[in-house]
Amino acid sequence: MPRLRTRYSALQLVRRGVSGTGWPRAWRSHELTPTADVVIIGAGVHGLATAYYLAANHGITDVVVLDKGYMGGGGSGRNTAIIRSNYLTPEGVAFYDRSVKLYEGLAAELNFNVMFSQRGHMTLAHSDSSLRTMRWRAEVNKLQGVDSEVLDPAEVKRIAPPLDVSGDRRYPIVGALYHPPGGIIRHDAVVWGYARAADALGVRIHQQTEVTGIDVANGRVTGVTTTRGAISAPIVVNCTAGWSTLVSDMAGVRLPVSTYPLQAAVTEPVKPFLPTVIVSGTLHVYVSQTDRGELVFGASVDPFTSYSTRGSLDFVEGLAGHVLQLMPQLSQLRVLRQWAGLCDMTPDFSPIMGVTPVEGFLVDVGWGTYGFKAGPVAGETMAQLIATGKTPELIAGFDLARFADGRLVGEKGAAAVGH
Ligand code: PYC
Repeated sequence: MPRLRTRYSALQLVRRGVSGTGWPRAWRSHELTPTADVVIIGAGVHGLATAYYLAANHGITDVVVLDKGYMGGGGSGRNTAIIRSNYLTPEGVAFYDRSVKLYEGLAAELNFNVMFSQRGHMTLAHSDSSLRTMRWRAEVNKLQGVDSEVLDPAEVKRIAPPLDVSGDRRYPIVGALYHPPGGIIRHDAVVWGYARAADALGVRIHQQTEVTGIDVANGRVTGVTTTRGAISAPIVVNCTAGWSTLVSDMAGVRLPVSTYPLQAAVTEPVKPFLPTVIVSGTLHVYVSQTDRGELVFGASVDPFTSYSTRGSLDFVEGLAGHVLQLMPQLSQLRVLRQWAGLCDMTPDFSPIMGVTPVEGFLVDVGWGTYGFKAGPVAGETMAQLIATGKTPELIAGFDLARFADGRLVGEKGAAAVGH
């Protein structure tokens, strides 16, 4: 696999850092070409990773990535950057475990610091029934070689000292599912790293280029129409989130997906005090502390379908109430910013990946609240499918046909919070 060899001397870095000039462009701008071997719709982590692995693993470089907005401006830039593989189904665990492995080697592979911090991921149990689900998840995880274990309250306290495990609370902590390889990452860096590496291998990335039509003839995709012209191509891949149904509709492919906003918020920075990612499904909240010291919070999806990416007062009020149940010591902390991303929910909370009834039109969609953490493995497997024409075993269970055949992969129980 080719590695990006760009290296700078310390002197070059200091000179460029101080002057702010002389930095080479990380990716180029292009005129739209009338043909391509592969057109990928969506320049988020999924689309860019697919393009990168097509070029790096399979030598397919006549690849175009299109985005109606800017690179990483959708779900890839709006998530809470949590990486983990402690899922509930064997299909989910194997798939996300491969993603964690790819994330572990990503900085070296892309020669770009993605700041992956494997600080552990802890899902709290506040009742016997949630503890039972965690035991189930831990066993499924261990059977696949994924490091997960159930902790008692004393062990929770040892790993996450800010939590009150005294039992003297409205939502007592009766245990937790602990997953040491989980953690957080710098999500923008992942997007930029893939973009830079794909560009260096010949991939053409077009931002501000909206797909307005997908051309299909005799049951086969033949190309796309965009706001900047048409591209004919034998393979078109839908790697969008939020608009996945609208894009697939253009090819005449209906998807069982409903779109909900998922809100998040970040506080002012404080000294490091939270060593691990904390999730409470009962309280509908997850929180981690960034390397800059901010606390990043998220919750459940909004209770209605919408394409809104704005934050709401209702959300922050609910969030504050739930966070303070967990850590009352945060009551003076100020929220600096809030936002929302769009989550494409499927009936079984697993993605839809692979071929569709339209030959050459492929999908990598329906990620719900799990999309960012799947970026590398989704890119690797979609690239393999495109290059070989064979669906990799790792994604065979996520095919679109499963909804008609009744082969669902129920992954709701592994959600960070309830939906
Ligand atoms: O599944 O880990 C998760 C997650 C975090 C935020 C949204 N989903």
